[in-house]
Amino acid sequence: MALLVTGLAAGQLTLGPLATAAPDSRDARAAEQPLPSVAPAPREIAREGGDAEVTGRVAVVADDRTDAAARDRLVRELKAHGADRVDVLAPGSALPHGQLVLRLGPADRPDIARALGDTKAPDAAEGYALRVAVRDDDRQVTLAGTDAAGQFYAVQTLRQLFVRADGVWRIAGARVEDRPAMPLRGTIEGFYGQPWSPAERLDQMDFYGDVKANTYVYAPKDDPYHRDKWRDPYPADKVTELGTLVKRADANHVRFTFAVSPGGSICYSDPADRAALKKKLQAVYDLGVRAFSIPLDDISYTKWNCAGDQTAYGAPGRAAAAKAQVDLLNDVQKNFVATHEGAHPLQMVPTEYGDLTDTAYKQTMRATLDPAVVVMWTGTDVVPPSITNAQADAASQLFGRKVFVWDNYPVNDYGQTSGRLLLGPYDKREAGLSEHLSGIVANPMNQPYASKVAVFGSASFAWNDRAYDADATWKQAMDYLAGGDREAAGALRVFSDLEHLAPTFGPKPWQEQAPQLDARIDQFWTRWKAGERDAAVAGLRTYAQEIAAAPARIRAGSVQAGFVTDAGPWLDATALWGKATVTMLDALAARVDGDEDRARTLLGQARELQEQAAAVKVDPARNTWGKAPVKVADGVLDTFLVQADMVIELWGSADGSENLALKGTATASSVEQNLDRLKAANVNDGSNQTRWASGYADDSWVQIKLAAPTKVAAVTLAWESACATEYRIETSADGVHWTTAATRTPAACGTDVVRLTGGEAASYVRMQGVERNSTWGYSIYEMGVYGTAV
Ligand code: LOG
Repeated sequence: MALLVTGLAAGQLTLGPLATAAPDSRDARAAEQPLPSVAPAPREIAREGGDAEVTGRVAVVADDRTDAAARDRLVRELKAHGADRVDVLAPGSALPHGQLVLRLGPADRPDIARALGDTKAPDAAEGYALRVAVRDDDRQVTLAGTDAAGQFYAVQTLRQLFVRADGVWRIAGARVEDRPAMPLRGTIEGFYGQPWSPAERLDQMDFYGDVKANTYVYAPKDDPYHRDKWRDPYPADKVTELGTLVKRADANHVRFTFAVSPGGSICYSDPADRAALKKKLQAVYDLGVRAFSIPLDDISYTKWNCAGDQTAYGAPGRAAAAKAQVDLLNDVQKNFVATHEGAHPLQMVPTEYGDLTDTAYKQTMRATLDPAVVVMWTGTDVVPPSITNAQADAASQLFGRKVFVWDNYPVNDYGQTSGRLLLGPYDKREAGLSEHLSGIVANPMNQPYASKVAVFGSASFAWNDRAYDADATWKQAMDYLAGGDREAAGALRVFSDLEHLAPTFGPKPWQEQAPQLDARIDQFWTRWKAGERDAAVAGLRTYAQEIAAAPARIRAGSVQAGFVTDAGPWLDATALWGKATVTMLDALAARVDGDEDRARTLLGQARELQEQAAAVKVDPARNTWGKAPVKVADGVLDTFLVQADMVIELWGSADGSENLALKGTATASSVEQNLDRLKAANVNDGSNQTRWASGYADDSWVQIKLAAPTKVAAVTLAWESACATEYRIETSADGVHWTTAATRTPAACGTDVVRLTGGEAASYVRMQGVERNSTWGYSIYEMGVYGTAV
């Protein structure tokens, strides 16, 4: 982050009597303290002198050029931070002596310009400057906006500068010059599944204001009036609802952007359809909406919806589709947007929104689409593993304008997200993207409050991509959600680590699962194998207790209630997984102590708790995947628990916890389409990033030939979303004659642990499929085999 005026001598500022604090005052001591962290990171922020005490009575100097939302928020924040009474005075009024005085308004208001000194509000939309100046009991704070939004953002920064010491609130002595890097920042409610409720949306508007996001695109796929019934007007109650929402957006300087998706049924060349579309836009214009979008994603562009389009644009195809779409969009831009006062440039989502291949569609778009129209793009592969400057630049070249990113994170409406909340940081977007993009909106989860973790990050990135720190911002998001309660914020961090995995449309996630926990488990095994067993158990046990306790802390009251509701089933499961882990570690400790009975009892309890944890399911109405088991640190915690279980189960054998499959050889009845990336050897390569997939037959199998004959104690199978509804675990000494060791009929795809009892030594272990859950084959990330070599 660029630091302003670091080491600037007081004498260099020509600020009259306010320039310095008396050297021995407590404010001067505060001048040595670091500033509180502010999110999004301001472009330039530095300490300047001491902190300004919030006096019992406070004066706010404002006039009719002061943004009303900014003023109201300022008053509210002052009252929440020590002021009993706030007087709003006109500029030029006599100012009370000894009181804290805050000036709020446009940067060119004379009293504000004077008080700012050489601190300048950037000459850019939404820019602002903030200055705290203290000398003895003269305390002045100046909040100056380049425009109304800038004033509001100055207050949003000020709100984060309150510090409390010795029972007194103060405003940290800061000097800030700030403006956004990207013009468009926020979210697009663009997911499939249950749209957000009116109350949830109102809450989101306030949240966007808090994180300096200025855009909310209303595009819920399953609002019938948005897509399927796009021609129909909204019923009266919906109109009222939208009107309330638009007002709340305005009050937060959020541009409510109304989207209508006609692509599924529109006849592009039909004047009646064009009129219906404009009528739909007019109805929301009348409510105060000034931003519009026509998304044309997820439609077929290789068929027309009417014969007239064939006549008008020729045989269907990429170029013809683009021609028809451009015709419509240019018409709306020219004959609706441009003729409606205050309307922002039209936005659109192309049908080719997720790649970088030049096609006749994109050629037509860049050559003929009105340059005023804003084009969205999702990054490569729809759910991109990362977005680089080179990619964004290429997309902007392809569409002939800076693209507007529709970021499919943290959306959880597709199969790979089944059972998941996506609570990892907003990450892997390259610094510098602001030079290539017109903005970023995140497509959130069906769970609005839980989405705030990621959206806090994406809004921060869009505000200041060059200063963005994914991990630090992730922690700031937890502090925000916990309302400043440090213990609750800590619990949120522990919990969110267990929901860190972010899938892509393919099998390989772009964010790994539970990195914090994974590192601690690694440390456990390093110590355990070095013979430091007590230290290994004690170290991990502390963290397991934090996991077990996190849900209750999150539910204790400080964390936003909506988050607690959204996360309900995951919190339930986490408490159980945490308890299972603590109990498993106690079982290990007992076994280390030689107390075999106690170890057995605890092991049984740990298994029971795991079963309960794995049985927790999500509410089907909220998402697109129906009733699904919730995932908690999957692939990390479940693996650890199996290995710990096997250490106890196979106590005394040299390496009870070793997964013997890793040293074996995998073969299979078939491989899906003979693809090398789905080969059998992927099932025992130790990686949950690769998988084996079979051909499309129920009796497909995969087997491991072990390095030595083994008395098998357990087999683990980490299934992908194509799994078996029935399968057998079979063992064999010779690979010819097989014995059924267990039969399983799982209710859902996940990680199965199949414990085997008795039996003879086997050299081969096989998953023999009986019935598939889908028309795909069987798909397994990893097959593990645990036992004792004989
Ligand atoms: C949809 C979007 C959906 C997302 C994730 C775009 C432009 N459209 O593949 O509505 O939420 O994927 O499933 C999409 O991303 N299409």
